[in-house]
Amino acid sequence: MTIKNIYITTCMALLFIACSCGKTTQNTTTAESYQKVSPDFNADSAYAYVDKQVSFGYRIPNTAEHVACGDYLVAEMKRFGAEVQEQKMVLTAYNGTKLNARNIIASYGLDKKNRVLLFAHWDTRPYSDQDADPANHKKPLLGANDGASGVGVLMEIGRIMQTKAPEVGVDIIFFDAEDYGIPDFAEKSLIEGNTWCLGSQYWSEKPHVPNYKARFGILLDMVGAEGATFYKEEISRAYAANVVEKVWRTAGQLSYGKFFIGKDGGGVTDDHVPVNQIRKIPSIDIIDYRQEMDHGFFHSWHTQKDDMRNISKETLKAVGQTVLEVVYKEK
Ligand code: AHN
Ligand code: ZN
Repeated sequence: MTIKNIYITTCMALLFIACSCGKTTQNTTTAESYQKVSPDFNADSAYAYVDKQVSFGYRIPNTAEHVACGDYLVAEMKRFGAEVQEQKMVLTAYNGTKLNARNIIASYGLDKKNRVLLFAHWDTRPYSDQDADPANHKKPLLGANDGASGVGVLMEIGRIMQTKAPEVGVDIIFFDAEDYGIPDFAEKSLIEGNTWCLGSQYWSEKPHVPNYKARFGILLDMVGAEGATFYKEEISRAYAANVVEKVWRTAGQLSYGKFFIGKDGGGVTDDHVPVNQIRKIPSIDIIDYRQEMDHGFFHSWHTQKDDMRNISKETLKAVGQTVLEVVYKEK
């Protein structure tokens, strides 16, 4: 081999290494090459759990439909291998009504110290006070998106955890009486403070386990509508900025950036507020926020239209797979 040939061969070898290195670096940073660690989230299954809840009718405290759906949720979570506790309580609504309410707590890996809390509300609103037709304002709503969607996604996560346990322990809580908040047509509240989130306020003061703690919490609220957009909600950023970043980064890695918008959103009074402020578990709210609406929520929010026609399997999949991935990445 001549000096010149050695020089050419070396140059070509270096060029080859440079090319392959460049390629490798690029591959590890693109979304397509991200290797998920969680099992597949089945959106058909989640959809069926949403549909089943809606089929009970209005899940309003003090009704037979509410009791029947609550019993179904307890039975299903037991079937999915969870240790289930029911927290029954009587709560006072804004108008003085005594609500027979029940929080449902489904635990996985109870021997594990490191825990993650996942939650959603399972009750539905007795008023459609955002409906375009004022004649509907005092009518109840089905809550396919507002209520059943978050619970349906968490039920599917429970079903999956039975087949393959994540490294951390997980507690799933279905909170009651979130949506009995003061309606637009009421003049004043007979109770002090937040008229929404009554079940989560109660649990935050009296958790099912004394001094219950989790590393962090994730609330799912209105996570089933077509075209959902999840912004980084303000209270979530204030109390759990690192959790917001973890969840939105994971969604991006899974190519769900269309749903998980990388922009800041306003604050929402929701079940994560007492969990942050009273129980002091850093918690975020994944909630569908719509800039084009005056009230800021999806078009059928608190109207007669919140039924199964709103529900998109694509949205359920994006949220379910993202939350599942966050849980399975946790060590
Ligand atoms: C308020 O309307 C104050 N908060 C919205 C919380 C909510 C109601 N989520 C579902 N329904
Ligand atoms: Zn609501």
